[in-house]
Amino acid sequence: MDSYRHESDKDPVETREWLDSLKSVVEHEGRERARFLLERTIEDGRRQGVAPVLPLNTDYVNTVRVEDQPEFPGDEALERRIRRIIRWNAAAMVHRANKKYDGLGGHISTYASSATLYEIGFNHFFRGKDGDSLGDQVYYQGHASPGMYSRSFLEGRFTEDHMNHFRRETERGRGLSSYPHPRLMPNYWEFPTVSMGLGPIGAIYQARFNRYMENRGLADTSKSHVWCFVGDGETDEPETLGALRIAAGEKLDNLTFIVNCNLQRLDGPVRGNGKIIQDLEAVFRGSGWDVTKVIWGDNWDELFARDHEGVLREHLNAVVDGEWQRLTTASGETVRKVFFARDPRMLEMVSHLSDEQVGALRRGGHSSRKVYAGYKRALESKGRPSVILAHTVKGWRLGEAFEGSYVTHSKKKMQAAELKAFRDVLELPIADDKVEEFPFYHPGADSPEVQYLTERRRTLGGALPKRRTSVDVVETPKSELFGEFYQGMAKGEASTTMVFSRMLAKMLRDKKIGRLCVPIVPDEARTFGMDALFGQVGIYASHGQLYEPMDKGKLLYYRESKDGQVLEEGITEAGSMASFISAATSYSVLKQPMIPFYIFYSMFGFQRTGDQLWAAGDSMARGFVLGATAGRTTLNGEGLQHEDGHSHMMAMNVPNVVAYDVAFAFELAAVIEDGLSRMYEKNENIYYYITLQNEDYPMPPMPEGAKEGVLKGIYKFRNAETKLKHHVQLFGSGSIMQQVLKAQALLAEKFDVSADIWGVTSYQQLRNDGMSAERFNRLNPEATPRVPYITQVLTGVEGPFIAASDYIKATADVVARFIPGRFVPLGTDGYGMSDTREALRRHFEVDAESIAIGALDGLRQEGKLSGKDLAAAIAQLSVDVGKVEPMTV
Ligand SMILES: Cc1ncc(C[n+]2csc(CCOP(=O)(O)OP(=O)(O)O)c2C)c(N)n1
Ligand SMILES: [Mg+2]
Repeated sequence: MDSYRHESDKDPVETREWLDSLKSVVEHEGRERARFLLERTIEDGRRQGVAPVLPLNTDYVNTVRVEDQPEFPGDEALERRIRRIIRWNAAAMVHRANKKYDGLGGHISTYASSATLYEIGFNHFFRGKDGDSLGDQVYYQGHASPGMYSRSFLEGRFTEDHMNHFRRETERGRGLSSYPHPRLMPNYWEFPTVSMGLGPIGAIYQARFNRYMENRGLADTSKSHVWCFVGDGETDEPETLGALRIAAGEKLDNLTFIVNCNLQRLDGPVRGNGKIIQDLEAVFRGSGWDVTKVIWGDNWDELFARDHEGVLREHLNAVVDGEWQRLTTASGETVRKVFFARDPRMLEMVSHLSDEQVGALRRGGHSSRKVYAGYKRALESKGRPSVILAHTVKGWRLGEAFEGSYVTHSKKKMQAAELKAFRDVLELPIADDKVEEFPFYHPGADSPEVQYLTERRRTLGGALPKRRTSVDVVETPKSELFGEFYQGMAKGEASTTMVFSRMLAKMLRDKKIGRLCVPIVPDEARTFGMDALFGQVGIYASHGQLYEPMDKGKLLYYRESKDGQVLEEGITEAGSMASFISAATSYSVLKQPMIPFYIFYSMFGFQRTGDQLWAAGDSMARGFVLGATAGRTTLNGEGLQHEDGHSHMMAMNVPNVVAYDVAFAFELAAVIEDGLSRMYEKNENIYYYITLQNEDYPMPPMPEGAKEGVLKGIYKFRNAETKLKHHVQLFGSGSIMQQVLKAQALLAEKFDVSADIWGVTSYQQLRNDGMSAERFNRLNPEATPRVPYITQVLTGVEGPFIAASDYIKATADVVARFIPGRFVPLGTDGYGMSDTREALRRHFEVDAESIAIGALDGLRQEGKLSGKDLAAAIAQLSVDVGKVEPMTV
């Protein structure tokens, strides 16, 4: 009766006594009592210094024991039929798309492996948005999307025409997107998931944000659960597992991951030489999650019942995934020979089964009852997040060429014989002469299948996936809040970061929007001088503050509280971005618009988390991301890794980002006031990227009538005092505007050159406008041509035009062709380095002297000055012409 013996067992009889007494407690007093006794024993053992190091792994078997398995509450046969129809249509849509247009792509095998996992969720657990709650948030595995479309097709939400337009979306409203993209299907998808890892980290922070909203009294999320489907290969992404601890620390029992462990990724096995499910069990348990393994199907139950000596478990524990994949496709005869024959006792266990029956031993993820049991257990987990690790076969039921094959991920079409076999396995009434067309199958709106699934969804709160598009409007503050910033500062100096900090403090106190603001910082509030926020509105802490902060006596101490407003994320830009997305999509997901202000080191935004910023665009996020300590020479001491001179170029790649590089308080005020109105009153699906700098200088009042230009990207800041012998136009952005102003003085004093000064707040906006005008003119050659804004503003203005910013030259270059005259862009190409601002600006050639040289060179190119004049000027300005070229460093 023993489990396999341990070689180190010196006294098997004594061991037997201990084990028997445990068994007896289980039998007579129940498992709870037995667990208590074991825990007490371990506790005592720890005190005596003999506590064992506990393994994080359990055996390679189902967590829910057969005895504890709940009744299956649904109509199993009907659900099987529904699943089969969905599986057929999901494969059909990919096959048909690729048959017609080779190369459209799509995936058949992923959904084939996870159909049961989804269907149990849809029929029994996921709450929709039309019931008595805000509903659940479900993150679908991106390349399983055909399965979701097929379910919606059965529900009558999509027509056959939609199904025939999978991956053909350019005709708006007719096609179905390759993956979950809210931007492309705004009534349907909520969360873009297909960039592996972004779904899981997003789901964790969404679950936390649900609690934040609940604790702050802004949304009732008490009945909302977050479900996240994850691929086992996807768990290799650092984002997938990197925030598990956060979920456990926050006790997010409103969160469940469902990992589809088909043991394969794209190229081959996830852990050929190991066991992914065991790896993940240890990681999740070690991170404080509740783990439910769903490994074996119903027909294994009787084998386990015969495994009195634990020999089956022992061998299941030992077989590596690479081997399982081989056995998946092997015949029953081979499985018997290769696996069960490892021990005569195992052979005996299956002696009553035919080869066919041995070959049909299922993986748990394909058993409704086992999957249902897993879900139920996960949902009952209290005080911690839960994960279901479900063992499945990639390409399940699609035939030998698909099932468990290493190439299954990439297969887009099925052969005629495979189709017939697939139809037979699914028992669908599709005629032999039709089957090769792989037609969609719909049993009719009145069929028991459709009636059943519709009724189930009605009970659970309506069809899913679904995204809310009707949005509440928020009245936003105007001059009453921003007025002071338009007036500038009568005396003293400030940085744009300080100005922002003050503006945010005011917005937080504002009656209309104060409560809706969500300041998000990845451990940099002090760097940006924003630590006063901690005291003003508190830091969100789901457990409140369990200690007395050492700065408690101070007015604005480090205050954590359950209804705190600041999301102080610690050092995780990825986590902060996930929070940003949750807050920025709250208007739709939680029916409550929120206004996130995510402020970070500008280098660690688009560069570090660019993929999430892209996904934010897809998610139709609304809010402000603020790249602080920006500018390659303005953040001077931090050197190569920190000094950002290119985030504006990266921001330009996200189509719905509105990006500004601001120099003055009034510019920032105009941009934020307008942004609030555009996003929260006019409901535009845009979000803002604003760079802020940490150099102090005077903040002037806004020039009369400049606001429109500030928002469009260029405005006249100051004219030359008097017109001198030569004349130029200088563009300045961010803190380099100060150098531009100095250059204006230098040019006038030393070289008889007068200059008008323009503030350029956004090369991106100017470029977008220019491109849009060009396109209009190209396609409407007979209409009155549109003139780009920057061209309008500069037409008739005497060049040359010299632009200087703390960003690489390409940033300004993007508007070159819209400028009616000679253009000289100056910028900070090359790696950053640490030195004084003066030295760096000389190095990168964006200091006043270099700008003056740029202006004189412009005049030389116009034939107004000679080369000799320029050489003399360079000497007069003491600029070393032999200095190293910054771009080459
Ligand atoms: C960040 C990222 N890298 C690579 C890919 C390409 N890709 C799509 S699916 C896939 C394999 C997924 O395997 P797994 O997570 O195990 O999912 P399964 O299809 O097996 O359920 C890969 C590499 C991607 N979508 N995102
Ligand atoms: Mg996989």
